[in-house]
Amino acid sequence: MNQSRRDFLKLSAAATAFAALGTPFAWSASPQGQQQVEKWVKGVCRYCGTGCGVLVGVTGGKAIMVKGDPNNHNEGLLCLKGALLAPVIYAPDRVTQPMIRKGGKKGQLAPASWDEAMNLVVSKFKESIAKNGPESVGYYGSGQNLTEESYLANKIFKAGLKCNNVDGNPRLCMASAVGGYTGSFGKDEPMGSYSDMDAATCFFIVGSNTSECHPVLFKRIASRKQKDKQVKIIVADPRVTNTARIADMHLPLKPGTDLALLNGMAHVLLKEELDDNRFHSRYALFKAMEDGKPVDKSFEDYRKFLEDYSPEKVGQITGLDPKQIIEAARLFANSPSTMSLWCMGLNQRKWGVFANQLVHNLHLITGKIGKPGSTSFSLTGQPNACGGVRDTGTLSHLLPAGRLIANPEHRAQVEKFWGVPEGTINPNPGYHTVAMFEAMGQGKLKCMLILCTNPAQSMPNAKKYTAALAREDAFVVCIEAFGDAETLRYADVVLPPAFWCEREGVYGCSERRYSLVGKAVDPPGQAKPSVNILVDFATRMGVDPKLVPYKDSADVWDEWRRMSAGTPYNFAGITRERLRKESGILWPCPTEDHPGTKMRYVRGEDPLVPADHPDRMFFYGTPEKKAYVWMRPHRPAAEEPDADFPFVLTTGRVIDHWHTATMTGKVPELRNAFPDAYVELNEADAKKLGIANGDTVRLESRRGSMDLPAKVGEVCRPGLVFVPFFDKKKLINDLTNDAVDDISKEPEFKICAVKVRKA
Ligand code: MGD
Ligand code: MGD
Ligand code: SF4
Repeated sequence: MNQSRRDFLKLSAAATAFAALGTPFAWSASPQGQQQVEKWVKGVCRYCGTGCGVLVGVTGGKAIMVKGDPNNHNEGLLCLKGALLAPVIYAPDRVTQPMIRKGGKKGQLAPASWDEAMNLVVSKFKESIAKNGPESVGYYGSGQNLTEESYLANKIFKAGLKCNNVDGNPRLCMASAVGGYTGSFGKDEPMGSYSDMDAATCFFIVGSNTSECHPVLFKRIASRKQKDKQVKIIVADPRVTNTARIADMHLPLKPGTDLALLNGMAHVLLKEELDDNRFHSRYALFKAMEDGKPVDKSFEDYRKFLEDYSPEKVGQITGLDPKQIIEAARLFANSPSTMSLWCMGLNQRKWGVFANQLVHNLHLITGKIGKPGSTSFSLTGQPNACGGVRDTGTLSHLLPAGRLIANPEHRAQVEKFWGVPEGTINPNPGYHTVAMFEAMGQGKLKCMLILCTNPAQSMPNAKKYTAALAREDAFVVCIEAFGDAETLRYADVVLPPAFWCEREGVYGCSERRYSLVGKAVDPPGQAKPSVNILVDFATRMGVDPKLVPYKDSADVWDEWRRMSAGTPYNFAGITRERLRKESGILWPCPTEDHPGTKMRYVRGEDPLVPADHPDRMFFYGTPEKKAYVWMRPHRPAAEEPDADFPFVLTTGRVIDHWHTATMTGKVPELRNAFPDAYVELNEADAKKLGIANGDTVRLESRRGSMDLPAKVGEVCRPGLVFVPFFDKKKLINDLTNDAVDDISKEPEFKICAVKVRKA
């Protein structure tokens, strides 16, 4: 690193100040530093789903600094994590050669050659498939993989090995958003884009701590508010986060009561005739589930359903003042344009899909959709959960481009494109994430290939699943870049991947924008791109070479691009050459001269809507070509507080750490900002329990207990405690609940019941 220590100190002081204001720190590399750079390589930040464009400064074959790409959507801005990515590449604990564990699970990892390691992996996978069938192996991937890596792993397992046990951490993250979009619009992914943030006059932010988790987008929202005084921000979050601090209205609802709040707002909209009758009668259908089946309903049925959600009743359920619920609904409807934004506060819930659909409902009944600034926009967590996993269908029930395993036509289409015999793809969906680890714990799943994720720290109710990984008959392969990842404790084989800008490939962020991560530097030691590792794995497994005819990720991209043609995900026009030249393109983008699409489903904007379509909007994703307004009743969390466990524990993130901190924990400026985990609790609760700031507090759930230092303040509402999950010394997931959403199978990380006392 050629960055001077003084630069870093200045950087870190400024960053701390900005973080306290809830504003991202926009860093410019110092002019002297920039002069040393021999070449700048265009890429994308490898952290959050904002997907900021970066330029990596390279000198003497080393990445020495990172600055924002002025031509990408972030217009040169980065938060501190992105700005400090270069030193992570050179962390001393990079995995640079294959390793094999000797002497069983309690033994040590020892260096091995690629041949030794791959031969062992393949012999174990082959043996398991021969003895127990393809269902006995699985792939567990990540929304941080390149698109090419996810697409390829999906193809190798589903078509090459006839195994649908293909899932990944987006199941812990975005699955409920996928369920929401596909349930309400027929197809996944938001219809709007970041540019809606520049036009919205009302932001409804629910269950998203945007300021810490999507800092550069938060900056865009905050700037919009600064520039235009009529802009209003509503934040619904049980904590007074930095995001809530800029809100005109904060709704500190009881955790897990969003379904009531959202139905309550819809109740007010109809009661006060703030709905847009012309819009919903033309573009929406009303639906409910009866006896496990979707049935058609009328607008009147919907009105009757909402009678149960008067502001007074919703006030009792949510703990909010009924006046606030009325006022929030009015702001939402009366604002010229309204953009909803949400993230894990809605998704990581037992009723996460319902919550997503109830947000869509508000837009559909008010017609606040498909116009600049009016859209329901789910913020994606990881840099490539959308492009890499959702779009390529790298989940156990999906196939590429929104197709379903369970649909025979979809399987046939994919088999034809991949050139495999009809009937190759197993008609039964594989294990979703929690089920996959459960199956390993039961000895049914014998071999797991883990790529770019750290489940030993990130799974809910983690002890149960680390016990599965620790079984002597569980063969665990990790393709992992850093030596301190908790999951390596359970790995039988570790393979060294090229990290971030050490290989080339595509990331697709929250707004359907595909951007290229350019290769800036060589990987260290024996590390190699995961695409090459996967091709090697498939070849040694005896998969038909015609299935994996790739020399590099560009070949994989080209195949996937061609496969998307003619589907609702059509990005056939996003060639590698275009990606090299341009700083990101939004799909649909069917031809090479198409500029990309900012507003889906809108005539004149979305190339998939016929130019002569009689209506301005066309929801082509559903069989009836209309969007669905779902009647979803309020339901409690899977584990509500009670006399024994009277507090709610919620878990999440802090601005300066990325998930399990294997990367951000290596950067002193980030680590020093948040060295250790803590428990945040309300000052009134602390007073009652005799707890002062800094005291050690014991948290106990039905699954485990843990001691943490107290951070007493006004952030949590009474009855709620919050713990971040970055600290591997304090594995808070030993306490969290692994109950999953009925539809999306996403776990309820956000709510479990705990006891709290001074230790
Ligand atoms: P979280 O901290 O998980 O972050 O981004 P966010 O979802 O914004 O939780 C969001 C908020 O949900 C919290 O403020 C919490 O108080 C609130 N919440 C809890 N329960 C409820 C509830 O019942 N109702 C409502 N309305 N709100 C509730 C997550 C996103 O961040 C993701 S998914 C990923 S993968 C990325 N990870 C990440 C990171 O690790 N670090 C940083 N700094 N940024 C990140 N960006 C991405
Ligand atoms: P990461 O730290 O992102 O967390 O959980 P994980 O995916 O498990 O793990 C990425 C791993 O990949 C790290 O070990 C890192 O060192 C490694 N790595 C980094 N770059 C590369 C690379 O280029 N190649 C390879 N092969 N490896 C690399 C995230 C998950 O956590 C998510 S997405 C969500 S939304 C959940 N959120 C959540 C929560 O809100 N609360 C609690 N309590 N738990 C949660 N768990 C989930
Ligand atoms: Fe990276 Fe997200 Fe920060 Fe942008 S906002 S620099 S994508 S971590």
